[in-house]
Amino acid sequence: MKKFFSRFTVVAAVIFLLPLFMNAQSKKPNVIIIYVDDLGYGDLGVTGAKGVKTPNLDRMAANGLLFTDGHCHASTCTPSRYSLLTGNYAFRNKAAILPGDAPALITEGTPTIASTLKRAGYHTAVIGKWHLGLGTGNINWNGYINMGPKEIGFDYSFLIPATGDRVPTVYTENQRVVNLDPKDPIQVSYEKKIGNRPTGTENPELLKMKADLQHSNTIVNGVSRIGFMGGGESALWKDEDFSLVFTQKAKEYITANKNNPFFLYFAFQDIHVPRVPHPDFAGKSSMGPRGDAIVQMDHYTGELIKTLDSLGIAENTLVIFSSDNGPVLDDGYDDKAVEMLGEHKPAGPFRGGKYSAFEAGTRVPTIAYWPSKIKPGVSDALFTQVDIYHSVSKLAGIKLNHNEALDSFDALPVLLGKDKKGRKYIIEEAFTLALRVGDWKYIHPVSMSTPQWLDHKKVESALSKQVQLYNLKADPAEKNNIAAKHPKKVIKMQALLEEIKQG
Ligand code: NG6
Ligand code: CA
Repeated sequence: MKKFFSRFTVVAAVIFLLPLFMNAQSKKPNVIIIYVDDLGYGDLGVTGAKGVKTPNLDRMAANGLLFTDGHCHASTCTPSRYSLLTGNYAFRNKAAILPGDAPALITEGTPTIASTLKRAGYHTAVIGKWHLGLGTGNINWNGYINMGPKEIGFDYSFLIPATGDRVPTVYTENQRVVNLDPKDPIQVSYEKKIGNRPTGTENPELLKMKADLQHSNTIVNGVSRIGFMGGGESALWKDEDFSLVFTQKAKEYITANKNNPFFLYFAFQDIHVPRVPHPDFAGKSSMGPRGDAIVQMDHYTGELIKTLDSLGIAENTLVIFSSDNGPVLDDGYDDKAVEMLGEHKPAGPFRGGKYSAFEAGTRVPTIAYWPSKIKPGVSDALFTQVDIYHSVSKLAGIKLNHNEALDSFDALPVLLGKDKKGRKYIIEEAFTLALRVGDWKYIHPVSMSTPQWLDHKKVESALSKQVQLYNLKADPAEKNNIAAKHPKKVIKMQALLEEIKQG
């Protein structure tokens, strides 16, 4: 009898506990991408920031893997996001900064990280800035937006459709404008004034901060925008609340999905213009709104990490933190980013920034964080966000189809800190193409010169009719063009670039 019981107990224990054990073993890790807008290499405490403190990100870096040579694909938003989500180089689809009413750039049937992870059993979401176009053209903001995240693999979406400085200034949730009163429909035009809201050009006295001509159309919440918008009064966002609202949505999403694998693409509006941080963060840096927006972003990144901790899922979640392009100070609004910069170097030791083919255009803060799986440290591996697609697919145990993520390589060992070298080459896209191979950097010549609007921002675009070649080890600030001294190197790099372009 005694023997029977003990055997019975063992069998019962196996029957009841095995599924639990199997579940723990087979549970695929969650993946979160935290994507900041316009954050420069030098904008974090851990990468040398002066005048702003980022304790949460410093902690995340200290407990994770901090990259010194991590890159977004391009030096502007839309192309970087396109490449991140599709695993394809943006130039293949001529992806460029989109207007706020542009049709969806990634259309139904195009594989994305989200659609692939969905196939692997993940629940998928995007929360935050989209800027990849919505709808199929001539968008109607007053009903279901019939092409967007859902059609390319995201189960849930909560978005600002384009950028903070572009109309329509409303949130969408699952492709419907939030809080819209059907009696007050939204109209949008990027050509002519529409609706009866004042514009920055007509009523500059109504503005919280002055703006350049491009940003002087419809005024909403005291900020003039790019583009005109009428109606939708009950749906208007308050810029001050962006990060709070997104983080609340993310917390709800993570909590609801804590028991199943999920993929969350969390895209801050911070620290893009207009920089209007919540009063809780005003004055928290010595750099004015740009620095305060960094403090705000740091705070809410910390909130996301705390959420994972409190739900007990941090050890089963890979978090990748990065930015969509390098830094810019004056991006159309007079928010004193230039005047209050002080000693701070937003691009760190690198040249250029947003819009530039110089290194700071794409070399951005990059952290891979996964307690228990990633050994804390610093990695000098060459890494591009284009590879996140392939890498997380590997992590999810799924094989890519022949049409998925064609430019994306498996960099999982790089993200986990096991491969210290990284990619053989990367492309940096910025109105022209640049190529990195080891310490060498080649910038392809173009006939176009720096557009006037970039000259006004004092951006060094690196656009030149001359071939440019730099050695970043000897010359991290790309001051000495040594193309003439290394003709063979130039020819080799041109040939490789051509080969990559052919695909
Ligand atoms: C530019 C806007 C700039 C910013 C950028 C997109 C000018 C004159 N205007 O057209 O303010 O909105 O588009 O930024 O430069 S991004 O980070 O989304 O690429
Ligand atoms: Ca950006």
